[in-house]
Amino acid sequence: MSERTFVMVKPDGVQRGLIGEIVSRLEERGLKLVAGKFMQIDRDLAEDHYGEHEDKPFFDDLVGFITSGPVFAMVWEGQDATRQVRRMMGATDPADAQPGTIRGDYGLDLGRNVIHGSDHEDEGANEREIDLFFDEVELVDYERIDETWLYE
Ligand code: IDP
Ligand code: MG
Repeated sequence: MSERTFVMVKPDGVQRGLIGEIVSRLEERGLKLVAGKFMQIDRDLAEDHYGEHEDKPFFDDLVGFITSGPVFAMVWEGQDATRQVRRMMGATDPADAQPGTIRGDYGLDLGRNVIHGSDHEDEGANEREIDLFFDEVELVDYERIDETWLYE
């Protein structure tokens, strides 16, 4: 089923010039870009976004890192998009992520893992995160010309 998911190139990915590479991978897979915003996250938004981790020992470092520089926030749409993006991202720790995944190809350290994507195992996380970062009017409705060749 077609769905939307929230994806973000984290500050390390932006600084390392990986926005284009990450966007390319998602585009070439056939996912459709629905929204994109280059922005700096403030502390309130970071604490909301990572609220599930507020009791973890790494929470302060995580909030400090995600607010430390610009990020590229996006919404992507496609069949099973949330889970498929997570598969393309690879394991949370780049040291365990398979080569061929984004984290496995571009990262080495757990605290610098390049990309965020909504967790498909956390019911409704995609919709919550999209709402947190984007207004409804920023989500663009259109068809890609290759849609009939991407889906049976
Ligand atoms: P995810 O990004 O793959 O969904 P989560 O467990 O939701 O992984 O953790 C959110 C982010 O927090 C990770 O992407 C990573 O940057 C950071 N993180 C997770 N676990 C640790 C840890 O044990 N130490 C330091 N940072 C961590
Ligand atoms: Mg997560």
